Amino acid sequence: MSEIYPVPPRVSTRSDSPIQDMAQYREAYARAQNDPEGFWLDVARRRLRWMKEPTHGLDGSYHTIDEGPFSWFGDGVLNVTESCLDRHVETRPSKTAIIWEGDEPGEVRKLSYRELHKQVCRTANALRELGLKKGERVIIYMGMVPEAAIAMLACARLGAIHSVVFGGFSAEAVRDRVRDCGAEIVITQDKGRRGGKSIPLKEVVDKALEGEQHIKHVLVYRRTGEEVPWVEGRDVWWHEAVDGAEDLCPAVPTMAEDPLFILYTSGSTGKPKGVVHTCGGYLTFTSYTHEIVFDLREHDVYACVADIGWITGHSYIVYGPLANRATTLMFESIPTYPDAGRYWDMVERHGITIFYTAPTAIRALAAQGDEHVDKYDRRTLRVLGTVGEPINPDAWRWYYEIVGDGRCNIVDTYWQTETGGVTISPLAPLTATKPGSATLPLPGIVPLLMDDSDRILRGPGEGRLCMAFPWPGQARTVWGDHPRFVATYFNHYKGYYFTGDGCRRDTDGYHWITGRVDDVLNVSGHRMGTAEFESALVAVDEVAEAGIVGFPHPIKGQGVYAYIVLQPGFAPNDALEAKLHRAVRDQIGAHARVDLFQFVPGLPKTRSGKVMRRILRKVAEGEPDKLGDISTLADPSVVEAIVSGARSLP
Ligand code: 7RM
Repeated sequence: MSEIYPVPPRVSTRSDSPIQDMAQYREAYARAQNDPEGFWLDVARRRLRWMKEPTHGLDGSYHTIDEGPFSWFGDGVLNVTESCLDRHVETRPSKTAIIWEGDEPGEVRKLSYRELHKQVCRTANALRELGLKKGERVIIYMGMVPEAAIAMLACARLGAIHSVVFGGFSAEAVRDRVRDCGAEIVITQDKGRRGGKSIPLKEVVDKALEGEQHIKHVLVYRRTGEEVPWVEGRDVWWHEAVDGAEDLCPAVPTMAEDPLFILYTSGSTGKPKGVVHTCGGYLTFTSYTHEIVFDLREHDVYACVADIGWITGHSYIVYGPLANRATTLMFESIPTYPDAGRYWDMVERHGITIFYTAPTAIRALAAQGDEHVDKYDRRTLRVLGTVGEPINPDAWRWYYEIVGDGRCNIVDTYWQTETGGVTISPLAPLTATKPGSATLPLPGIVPLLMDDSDRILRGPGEGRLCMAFPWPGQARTVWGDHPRFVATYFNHYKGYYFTGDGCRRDTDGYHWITGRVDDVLNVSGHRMGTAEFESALVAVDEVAEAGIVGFPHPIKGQGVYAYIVLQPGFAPNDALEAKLHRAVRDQIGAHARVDLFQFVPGLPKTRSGKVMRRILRKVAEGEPDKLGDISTLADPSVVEAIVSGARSLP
């Protein structure tokens, strides 16, 4: 069996976590299973500030999901910013809420809870002046500046619904999202800074909004001071609207089930879906999981180096940590700027105690050599987290031994945009860990494995990962398309939520996520749909058909492999490849890139015209000898061409 890393002794400072040992974990787990409503009502009432406390827990279920979303704490009334700000201003106003580390090392800003509260109120007042009302949608397209978190919270203050779009997405992608959610306000900044490079955020917004009539205003934060194009009447400078606004803004009451935000995420088919999270349940769950997983303490300096454009940034940079009165760091740069020591330099300078990143970053940094780590004092570190993709045991061990000096807890946290927060993970410092395993489900999470004949698999084995029971932080619906929500997650197995992931359970009941079993790619921890790549590629004139699959990549986890069928009369060349790269970049964004192109005479299709992706996958994975049965193919000869022309990384 695999190695087990026992738990290092708890350090002496006090932990307030509601779970102090494995017996308490088992107790909480059993209670959440036997009395989920009572369990979560307790957690919700205890952890959050309510204007009206909820009196009941769950309404609806997975079985009645086609009739409408389930709900948690349906009669509760709150405003999430009161839990994240106001109550902390009463108890610890001068505690640092946000540490901002800019693109250049040592370019630092600190905002106390008092200051953050004031900025959020001012921004909310400014947004209200611009006409924003409760329930309306706001697109936030920004880099990692404190104002991005302030913008999110200001929307929440007014009961408006934010949708953050990662600053790497293209104008096309921004336009799709603006339209889909019917936003009337966009918040952006002049330019972004990342790894010494400039990101033209305002320019992309302008391009996205060409011809979009219903956008009333674009609020622009000045980050770099560079000159940017301006649309009179529509565009408003942040400093002009916000700096003079009132310091207090009443928190607008929202029902627990009112949407807090929409976050677009890629699936196996079609355009990204607007996943909807609600106020009461989401904040209850992110606050609870943030404390129990990371063993959060009052004096922690907590740093999650994700981007707020992804769910990890929402749940574990902004909402969970602020609800928990933590000091949370926002990092504008990249792990290799100016060199591969940047994270550990920050650990030393800020005294970071909890650090949370993705396996892809760990692999990239491990490849640069230990000297970048050794140079810095990392004695403050206590908990090291990972998220976004399976972590290979070598990377896990490097994180544990080299970064953590063999004395920190590693928490491999498995979760998804749709789950709102962590679902399967060790609890630091309680759970004994195994490199590569996300270990055990958190209280309230009931994972199940389905075997190939769609039966529930008991005991050890491998299957498709489902969840048997709703929890408060789970997404409620897809914005504007509940049937799509049902079809995507609840139609595979009636009465269960299907994650899209494969998973193995070992004899200790530990979970090992094996990766997506659908057509979702996970490149450097970024979730992307094969359908999005394919539609960008077939939009190019010379392309007749495109088939996209993932393949194992030593640093990125997964790389993108594109099979291209050209229109008759065209032949591949460098200029065409460059054009294809551009098409993907323009349609999706700079973070999306094909690693390998293979030009083929045709795609392997069944007689009914369905592309046999299994064949494309096996060839891309370098296993052309494991194609399985190809007798149902319409034209088996294309397989020969595909196998003989297979590409691989240099
Ligand atoms: C938080 C986030 C979700 C997908 C998910 C998995 C993969 C995430 C882990 C993981 C193995 C992990 N949201 N994934 N965490 N796989 N171990 N600890 O990443 O919506 O962007 O992606 O990411 O495939 O389904 S996400």
